[in-house]
Amino acid sequence: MKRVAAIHDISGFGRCSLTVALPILSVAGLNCCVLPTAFLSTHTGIDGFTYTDFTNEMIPTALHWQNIGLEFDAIYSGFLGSIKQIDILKDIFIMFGNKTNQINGKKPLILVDPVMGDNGKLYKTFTPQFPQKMLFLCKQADIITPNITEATLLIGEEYKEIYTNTELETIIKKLLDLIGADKQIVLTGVHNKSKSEIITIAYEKNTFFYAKRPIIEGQFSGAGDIFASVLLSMLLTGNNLEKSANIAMDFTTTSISQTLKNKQNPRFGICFEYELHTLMKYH
Ligand code: PXL
Repeated sequence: MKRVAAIHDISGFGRCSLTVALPILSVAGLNCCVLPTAFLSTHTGIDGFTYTDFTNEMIPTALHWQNIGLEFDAIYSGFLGSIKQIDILKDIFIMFGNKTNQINGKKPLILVDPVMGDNGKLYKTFTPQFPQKMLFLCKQADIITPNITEATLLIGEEYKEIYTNTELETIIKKLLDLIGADKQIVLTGVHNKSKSEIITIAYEKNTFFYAKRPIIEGQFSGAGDIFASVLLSMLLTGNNLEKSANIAMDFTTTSISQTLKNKQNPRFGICFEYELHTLMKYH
């Protein structure tokens, strides 16, 4: 069975980070080991959240995993609890990322989801210096999955609400210049000109793939985490980048529709539980 180290926060309520990564990877038949970066009572979009930083737990956890000989097929990072964790993650990538797996002889896939913000704004827990440091982490990755806000923060440009395809491809090329031309990039959460469609654009080896779906109005917390978790699960179960991005898009948009059907407050997260069973067929 393939094994993933998932390094994100745990938000007790609100369906994001590890509380979506763990069920999604598990149902796709992957062994998901969790390394929490912080514990929050809810995600940061709900006022009054508590926050406990786990920075000091990370290296001891990774060392124990190393001592017992754990090997990973992927290392998957998301929301970080402090800027210091970026250097810690680099060390963890070196500890596990450079080692070829004894089962299939491959190095683990490193997926960095540079979780930092949405709708043109940094999340409340990050300082303005954070995006530059996150760029450094992206350089260590094989694949990154920024939303459009995070992509503009990484390249230091103003965020806009809508983009043409040419502008999106220029953003990806700027990212490649900064983090390395050999990377795969999946850029999410882009609106087309008439705001009728939500677009994901995936890049690998000089090729761009577009996945477009009808837009569903509203701000849905955790959508990026659900998307990236499905994307990674599909890549690890043998699908190519284009197919994985399409499956992740379908899973996320169907789950959002089910959230609306349930008339649930979108800040409470996306009702992805009903869709989980669809991932079982990829084992
Ligand atoms: O979904 C991204 C995310 C992850 N973790 C925490 C968050 C958010 C987005 O708001 O607050 C704690």
